[in-house]
Amino acid sequence: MIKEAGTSKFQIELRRHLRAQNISDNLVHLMCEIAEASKYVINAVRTGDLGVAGTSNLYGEEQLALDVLSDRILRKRLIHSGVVCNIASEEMDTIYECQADADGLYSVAYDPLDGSSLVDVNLAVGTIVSIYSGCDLLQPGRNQVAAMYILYGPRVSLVYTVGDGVHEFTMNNLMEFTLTRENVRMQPDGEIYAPGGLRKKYHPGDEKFIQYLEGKGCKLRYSGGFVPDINQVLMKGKGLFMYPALNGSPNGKLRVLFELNPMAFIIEHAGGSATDGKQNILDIVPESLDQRAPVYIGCSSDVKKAMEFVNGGA
Ligand code: AFP
Repeated sequence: MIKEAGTSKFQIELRRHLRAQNISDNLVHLMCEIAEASKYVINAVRTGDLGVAGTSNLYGEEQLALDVLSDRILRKRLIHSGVVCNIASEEMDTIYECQADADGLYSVAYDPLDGSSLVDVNLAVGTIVSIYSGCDLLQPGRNQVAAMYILYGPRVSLVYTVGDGVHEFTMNNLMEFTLTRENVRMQPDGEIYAPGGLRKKYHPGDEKFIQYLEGKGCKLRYSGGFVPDINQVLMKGKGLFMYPALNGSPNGKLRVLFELNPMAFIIEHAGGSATDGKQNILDIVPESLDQRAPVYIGCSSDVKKAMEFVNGGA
């Protein structure tokens, strides 16, 4: 935690906060480069073309012009950072190799504009980033050295962890990210829930789990954007997001590398947890870039309860 006489925590800028962590200069540089890239992404979100790009991503989903542009912004910045060996993006089919493995280099998996289909109705969207040391991107999320997301809402905020607390920064009038919450912590028990997927396709255990949450008085809070929905669960400190296995989609919808690992790393370091119903999300050993998994993520006792319902024990 930063302690400096005469300095309000609200004046602490991202780079200074990162430098006070026990991480390499290269990682500080990399995370600041991603924060810089997000300033161009928010500009694209605010003023860019809302149409389709005429291409599809590795999931066969139609790409929007904004997906493609945001991806180019991030990738260019990562390449120019000089500290990245491999890059994987939800919008690219294969790994982009920048340079050979060498000491002090990192690999990055990211979703440049999660929830892009919500921009045309002016709802919040975000960028999600996962960082590993070395070249291997197909490793369990527990091995991440850093995870971060940038939320483009009424305000632009950036949340990161390097494994020692979860910290929130907000973009000010000068487009600098300054500290707004340090060491964000979650309660064990939730009061809101955000359930993704068509309810008529839910398995019986998930249906019963929803009834349990409603029975204990949880309020429904779902926007359809993973970043704002997770941000709400994290910042309120009392909630759960789920996107379960569905009839016809046994692995749900969300992607292990680009969405689940970074968010699970952040939520776990804030005192919450994340499971696919059987194992901790961070223990999944991914076999491919496009791997998906069901997810229950948020307050730890709600996540534990979800596992009981999913496995027929409740
Ligand atoms: P898009 O990027 O296609 O808009 O999908 C967003 C997302 O991956 C994630 O942000 C949401 O949590 C989830 O999909 C919402 O899915 P449903 O529309 O099925 O609820």
